[in-house]
Amino acid sequence: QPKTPTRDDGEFRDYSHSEISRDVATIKNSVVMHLTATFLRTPANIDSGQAYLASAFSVRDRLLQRWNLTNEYHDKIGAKRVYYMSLEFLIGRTFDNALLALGLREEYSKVLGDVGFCLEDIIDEERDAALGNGGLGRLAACYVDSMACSNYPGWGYGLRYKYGMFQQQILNGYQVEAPDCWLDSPNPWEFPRPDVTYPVKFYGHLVRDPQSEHRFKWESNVVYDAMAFDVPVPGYGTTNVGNIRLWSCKTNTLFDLNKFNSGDYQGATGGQVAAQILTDVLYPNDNTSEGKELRLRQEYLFCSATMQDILARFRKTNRPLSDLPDMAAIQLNDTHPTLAVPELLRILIDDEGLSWDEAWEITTRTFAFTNHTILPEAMEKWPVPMLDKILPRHMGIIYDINLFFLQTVEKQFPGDRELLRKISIIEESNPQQVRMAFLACVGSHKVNGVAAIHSDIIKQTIFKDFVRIQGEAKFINKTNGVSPRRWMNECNPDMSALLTEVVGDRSWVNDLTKLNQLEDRISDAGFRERWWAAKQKNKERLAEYILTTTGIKVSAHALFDVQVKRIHEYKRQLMNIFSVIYRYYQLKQMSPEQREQELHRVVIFAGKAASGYWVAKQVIKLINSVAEVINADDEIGDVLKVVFIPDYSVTAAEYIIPASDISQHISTAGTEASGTSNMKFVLNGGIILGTVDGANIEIGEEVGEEQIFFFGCLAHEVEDFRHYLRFNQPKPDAALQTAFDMIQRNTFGDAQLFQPLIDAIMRGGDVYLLSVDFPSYIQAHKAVEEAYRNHDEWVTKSILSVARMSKFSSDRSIQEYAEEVWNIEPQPVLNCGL
Ligand code: 4GP
Repeated sequence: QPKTPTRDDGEFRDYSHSEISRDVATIKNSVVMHLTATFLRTPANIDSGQAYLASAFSVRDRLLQRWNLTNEYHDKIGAKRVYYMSLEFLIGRTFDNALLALGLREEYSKVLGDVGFCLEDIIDEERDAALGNGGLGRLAACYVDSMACSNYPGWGYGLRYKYGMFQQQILNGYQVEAPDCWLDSPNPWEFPRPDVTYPVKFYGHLVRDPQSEHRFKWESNVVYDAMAFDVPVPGYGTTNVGNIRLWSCKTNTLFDLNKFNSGDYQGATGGQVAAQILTDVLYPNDNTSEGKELRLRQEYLFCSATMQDILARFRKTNRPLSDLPDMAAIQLNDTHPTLAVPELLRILIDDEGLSWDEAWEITTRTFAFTNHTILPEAMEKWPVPMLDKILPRHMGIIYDINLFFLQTVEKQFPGDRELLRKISIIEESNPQQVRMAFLACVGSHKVNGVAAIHSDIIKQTIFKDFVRIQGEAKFINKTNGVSPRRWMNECNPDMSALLTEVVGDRSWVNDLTKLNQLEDRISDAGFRERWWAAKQKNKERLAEYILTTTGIKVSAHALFDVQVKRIHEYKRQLMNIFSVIYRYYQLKQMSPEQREQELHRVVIFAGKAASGYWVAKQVIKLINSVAEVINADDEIGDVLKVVFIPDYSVTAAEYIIPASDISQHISTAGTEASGTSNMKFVLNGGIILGTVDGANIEIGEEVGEEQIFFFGCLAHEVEDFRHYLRFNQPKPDAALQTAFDMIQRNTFGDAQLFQPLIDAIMRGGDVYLLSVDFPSYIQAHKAVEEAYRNHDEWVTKSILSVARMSKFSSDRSIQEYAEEVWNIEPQPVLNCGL
């Protein structure tokens, strides 16, 4: 085995030059260099878009330098790496994040000021990298951030979609989707790597190896090239820079010159078009699996290129393949990357000549799997005939995995045919289907849920039999977390300045436990006042944002009540808008004098509906119709305003979250695996109104039950209620009935439009239990209002919450994964102090 060098044996170069220059003149030179040499401009002749690009490119130079050093260092010491495989990375913007990580924000502000620009405006020039739908994709982005900041050698792997999450426009109250052409202008935050390209095969046929019954040669002439683009992930407080490697389908090799020469121009580029489409679009579904063939091909392109790349890196160590699990841990972010399991087996058996047993041992020691949802519509299943056609070798391997697995189960539980049917990776439907969650589970050494309640639920439901067969220890919990860099330090500068003052330095940004010192300031009147002033300033900033994006004027002195997330029936935006309608009704019953005494409230919604999800889209229409009527009602004025902010995104969230007083996380108990925006809101001094679901529960445990407004039925009660409602008509309380009546009286336009939403409750079994939870929901709203009126009590809640939220830093999650799942250690290149 080659010797692993250490820092002291002289084989290392001096890494101290990863300290970058802070000299303003040097920075200015680098910006001007990019302006002139990269963009052919002179400083006297630029607009803010060009100023952004030149500045971003100069920041990228500095990141690149550190990126190289980090990877060189990790290679040299032979560090074990973790690979986080995810079909989604919802990154958002990078410029500000990078400036803060490098500690160069002030310097760039000065340089830009000198040429007549304001840094904040320049930051606004950047487009979001929206390569994800919602929670699952944003979690992946927070996790690679934490890996970099905590010095873990880790990379993300994903796809470089040409069109990210669609842009949402609201026309006549309806969602309209427009393509997100985010790569139209140069993207400073990626490095094309034509040197890192792998062939990926589809279709074809198999030839059995005469030497071995398990080995095949897979022959096909449908071969696409996947090319890497590297996206640096700046580490904060360290020189380590992480990486997300995204694959894009390369098309130039597919140009058919013969067809072109014979005049068949369309035919000449046909192959290119077919290939390009593979990585063109992100499927816009959240918590839903769309069983389209193109999606399956996307998944395989991703898995094949990633496994080839990981193995190429491993081969450079010259270690035997049996050492792979000592050098690489691979986390499957939901089932979308599960084809990596049969792909690794295929390479090990067919290309490397290993036996099945050897290959299986390596594979299961390398992979671990995270489940993010138990919604039935999200469970990935692929029809066997489709898989067999596109990936004949993988289908064969999946059959073998299933056969060997069922054989061991048969030995353990002889004669239990029902058990075999239930746990088989192949579902005996017509056509047969491959259950990807089972495949991921069998192919991994650890399976985790994303919050305590959810990890328990999966052990009692989808993986119940697997727990019995494979043992409890394999099924663990890793409660989600969010990055304090983006979700506090970057998005909430005023509150962050206060935190830095309390802690004495910025070390809290990488260690949220330090915030417990806030508790000492709880009775410091001056501090409380400044705490509140910071929140107020964020509310004013959001009011401004609302005015520019919707034209609606709201008062920053009202209570800001926020529900922002994907629009989904289980998340119950519908229950929220019904409560708004009821509130409107109540206000209309009051005299003007009474009304003025009421707490003023702005109810803020934002979120996208999957383009094919009709019910969710009608909910958006209802929210907008209600908003239109209430906002135009002069009798109501500022007492109640309703806003739907269009085109929710990471950047929009950075405006919205720091400004909330109360935020709603009101899924039917047992349906929201974790939620992560709940964490972000509380980390910014907001209070939660929520159900006893997902991470709300653990947030309540940490911050104390006085700091959170819980309501609604409990997860273990849901099944009984659903059962009852399948056979009995729901009984809406007077408040909910009032909301129905107002809609049906055409108060918000044509009632016919919204009748299906009411019917889903009254005739469709009320699957999400709105009629059950509505009374306690209205009560909880009252409790919120009362608490908010007691200003002192509210400020105390806000400060205490932030003080006690350290558990929800993604640094804590990543440390747990590193220690309990991946077995990797931090490998700092150079800590640079905070
Ligand atoms: C989401 C879950 O719905 C959410 O509760 C969780 O916080 C998040 O994953 C991260 O773990 N699931 C999805 C999905 O986004 O597409 O299944």
